[in-house]
Amino acid sequence: MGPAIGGDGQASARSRMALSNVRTGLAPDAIAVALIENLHCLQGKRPRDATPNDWYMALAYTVRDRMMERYVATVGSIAEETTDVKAVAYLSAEFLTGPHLGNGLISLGIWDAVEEALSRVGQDLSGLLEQEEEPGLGNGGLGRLAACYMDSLARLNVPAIGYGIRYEFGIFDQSIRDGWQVEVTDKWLRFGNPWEMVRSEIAFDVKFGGRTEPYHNAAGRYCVRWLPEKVIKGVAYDTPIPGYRVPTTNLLRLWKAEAVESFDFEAFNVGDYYRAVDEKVLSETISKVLYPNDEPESGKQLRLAQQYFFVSCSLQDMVRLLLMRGKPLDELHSYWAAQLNDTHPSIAVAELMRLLVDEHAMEWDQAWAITQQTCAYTNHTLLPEALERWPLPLFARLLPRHLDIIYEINRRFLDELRLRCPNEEQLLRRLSLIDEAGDKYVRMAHLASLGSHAINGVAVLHSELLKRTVLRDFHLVSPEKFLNVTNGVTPRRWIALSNPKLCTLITRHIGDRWLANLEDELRRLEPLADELEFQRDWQAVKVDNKRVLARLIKDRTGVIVDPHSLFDVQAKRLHEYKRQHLNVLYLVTLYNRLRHAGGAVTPRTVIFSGKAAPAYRMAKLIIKLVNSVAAVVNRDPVVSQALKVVFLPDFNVKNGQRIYPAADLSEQISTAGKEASGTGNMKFAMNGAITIGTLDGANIEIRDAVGQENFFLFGLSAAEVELLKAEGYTPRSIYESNPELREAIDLIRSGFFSNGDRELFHPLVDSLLTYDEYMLLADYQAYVDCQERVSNAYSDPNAWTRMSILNTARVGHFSSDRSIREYCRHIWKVTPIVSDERES
Ligand code: 26V
Repeated sequence: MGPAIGGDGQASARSRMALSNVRTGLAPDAIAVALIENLHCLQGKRPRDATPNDWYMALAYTVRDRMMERYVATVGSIAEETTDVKAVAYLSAEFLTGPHLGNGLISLGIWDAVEEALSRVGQDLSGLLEQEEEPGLGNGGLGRLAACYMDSLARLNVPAIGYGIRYEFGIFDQSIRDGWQVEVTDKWLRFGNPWEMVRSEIAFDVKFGGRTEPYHNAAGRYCVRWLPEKVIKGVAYDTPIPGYRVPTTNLLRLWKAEAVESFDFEAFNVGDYYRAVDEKVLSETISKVLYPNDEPESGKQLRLAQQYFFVSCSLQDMVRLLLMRGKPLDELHSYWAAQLNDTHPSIAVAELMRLLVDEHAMEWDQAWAITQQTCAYTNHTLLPEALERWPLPLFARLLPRHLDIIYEINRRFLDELRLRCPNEEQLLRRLSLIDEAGDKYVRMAHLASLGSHAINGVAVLHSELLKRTVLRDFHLVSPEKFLNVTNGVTPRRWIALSNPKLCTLITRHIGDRWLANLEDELRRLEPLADELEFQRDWQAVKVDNKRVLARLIKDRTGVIVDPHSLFDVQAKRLHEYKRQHLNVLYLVTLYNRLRHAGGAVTPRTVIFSGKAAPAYRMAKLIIKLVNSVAAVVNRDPVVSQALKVVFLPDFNVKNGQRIYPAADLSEQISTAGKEASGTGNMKFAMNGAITIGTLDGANIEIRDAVGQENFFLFGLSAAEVELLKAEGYTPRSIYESNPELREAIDLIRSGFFSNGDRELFHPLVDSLLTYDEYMLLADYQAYVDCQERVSNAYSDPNAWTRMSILNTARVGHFSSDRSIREYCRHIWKVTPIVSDERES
């Protein structure tokens, strides 16, 4: 400090230091002062007047402040000329992050300090964690996977931006009335969102509709201009994503739709003020609401508009950042890897072509090479009805220029193929980007596959089936593009945050490096599986977690459950292929057995949780059935001694954090070949639940990892399912030849669970007896027998606990850190920098 600064200067330096300490200090003192300051400056409250939400906000800003230094540095590495790193753009219509506060505390390593600081100001951390309204910007597995991947990207020090939509209303809240699902709007932004920073200066125009027009530019080059009918503005909202105990803090950049001020200027001037305001409202609907991703598409124009909206903003932003770094556009693929999370962002292929060719005057061939080298596509489902395709007229109306571009991509692709495979017109028709069999459609999975250099499935079986079924022809012509990256989940949220007691127990025995390196470290628990004392501690943690869940169940449903009973849990979206109703058939069978025979059994609490797509009638009927069976079972004085059935409403990230740690048994019972991967299966196993499951999705790999003796396997394999279908499957004959099954189905049919109403469950029973698309009856007996094995195993607590420990110890492979390392190495060609000694 120079001599010119006298006493005053020193004082201001001191106050600057104090200020920075308030903003960055990690000790309890600094945090406590920051809390009071934030309460004062941001909430305008004195401690004694503050509501729990005021305290939550003050704490959230206190934690966010402590992310900023790393955040600014990481963003700098993506935007500044001095760096040469390749960054990842994870394009996803969904990011189901769940609450940010607890995760932030864990990543920054300030949990204890914050607890201490809060106690000094008379507050309690667990209460404030409860205050956070979770951003439910996803439907289920696909959106949650994107969130886990953002966590791992940061943890591995890979600079990345998650690009998506800032939905004003996320996934609906589910409540149960009279046993039926009722959807309630998710007003998650109601009390403000302290984690996001609006970047009004980062905004892009997005065009819609209108027509295209050819012209020749000054150099005489043939060009096309797009004269849109409408323009909408996308504004960036950034949320920091801190990596676990590393310098990297990435960002989630979500786009909000706004009206373009200039667009209706004329309307303002001619006095049509209200029409202009109407336009504004219309523009904003683009980012209003999250759509279900598991409902058949019914040509929803707004959904295609959403997809194009976020993709266009994101690509424009990537180009802007590249140019800011002083890099030439023809090196885009050296500085950006764009991952398409399912086909929802697949319009990126055509949009990137449009930006390069129309807006930046690049030659077609070069633009195409860059597009292919930049993009990669992850497929998340094989269900044929799930493959996105847009009716051609709708597509032409909304995105006329993109349709031109898609036709041109297609023409070149098919011409080239014609040379490679002459006389294969059938093959060409099947590969075409346009489905012309009847009404015409744009096939989005084909666009994504063609425009990408890599195509991956999300579990070994899924990737194999992908090559043999929905993308068979693409595999035939470009086998080198295909690979598998099995999904993973972040142990920071799904063990450390959700199961702190287990976390402490593990750390006490194997040290604290496992959370950063699950694959190598967690297996050091294996030798402890046989130690009685460790088993006792393990059991104590599980029972504690079960008590917590039992309290939640009591609060939300009124049902009292016994924490010492076997907690048998199926928590996931409701879908026929996931077969929650197979679980119900078993429950009704068990109910019948208990009524008829009584006797000693292993007491069970069977817990269901999950949302049904609002228009999916059968899924909603299955919820009603679960609740109807639950009502009868729970009120039966004899049966309810041994069996309780609960439907816990509103399965979301927050509730998941209570459910996974409390489960003894994890139900993963989808029809083999239908569940692409599953990720709940991994969360349960990490928390020591044992799986009862089919050979489907990642179950297969989980079983290989934990050992077949520590997994309850039942049911047909994917190949057997196909064979049986081909031979002609007749569910009715199984019903007729299996007395217990018949009794269960007849009881449901008789109105026994529906106050005598024989019609209520008719559609369900009828579909099982006539088609049984998902082959419940074929797997029924194997499932019931397998559940018997489960009950027997649970009656030996030590043997069960040993299995439970081994499940946790052996599932390190399913950390999303491992998945992200694979994406980095095999698809993105970026080198993760790992902060500890493990080689990347
Ligand atoms: C889409 C549809 C659309 C038509 C009607 C039925 C239906 C059912 C499911 C879907 C799936 C949409 C994509 C999706 O969420 N896939 C999930 O992705 C997870 C992450 O990779 C994976 O673990 C799940 O197995 C997979 O279902």
